[in-house]
Amino acid sequence: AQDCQVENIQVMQNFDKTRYTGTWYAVAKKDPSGLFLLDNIIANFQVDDSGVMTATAVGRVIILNNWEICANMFGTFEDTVDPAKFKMKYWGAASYLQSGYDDHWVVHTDYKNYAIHYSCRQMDTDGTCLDGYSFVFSRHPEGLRAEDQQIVTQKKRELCFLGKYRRVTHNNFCQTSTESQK
Ligand code: DAO
Repeated sequence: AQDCQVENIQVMQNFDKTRYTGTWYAVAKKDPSGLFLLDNIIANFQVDDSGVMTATAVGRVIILNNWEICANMFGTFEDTVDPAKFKMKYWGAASYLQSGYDDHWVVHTDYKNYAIHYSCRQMDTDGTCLDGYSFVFSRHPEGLRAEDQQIVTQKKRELCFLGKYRRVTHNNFCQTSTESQK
């Protein structure tokens, strides 16, 4: 499946959101146009009593012209017919932060080490993605384990995003200025 058609993208089979809970460090990111989260991106997923997945996230952002801050973000995830495909409503703790409503697909994960996320914001007329973003998450802030790199590279290729990712730095920039992450 590598025809770059968004509708043909394979996502995680039998996705289990309970096993997905907890802390994920973004270690690589393919940016959308008008990127927002720069680095030090840490997401924490929860599943509430009614089974709804929610997340908090922090990340370094630049707002207005040159304000460098840590954004505290919130997301709630609406289930769809595919257990690995969600609609994510997201907003910031402060009104000047970005908010929106994006697809949030879990492409692959082993729950314990790595996860590959995908979101297409705008489809092209030919069914490929015109504007999308993707996170590679790791349970380990220092990055992916060597043994997980091959599957992640394969998934990047299937998303037609291979070569479009950048490394996401973690230097504790958002640890010192927020207490909200664990
Ligand atoms: O950084 O350019 C970008 C796009 C990402 C916007 C989404 C941020 C909100 C995330 C909330 C929860 C978690 C993953």
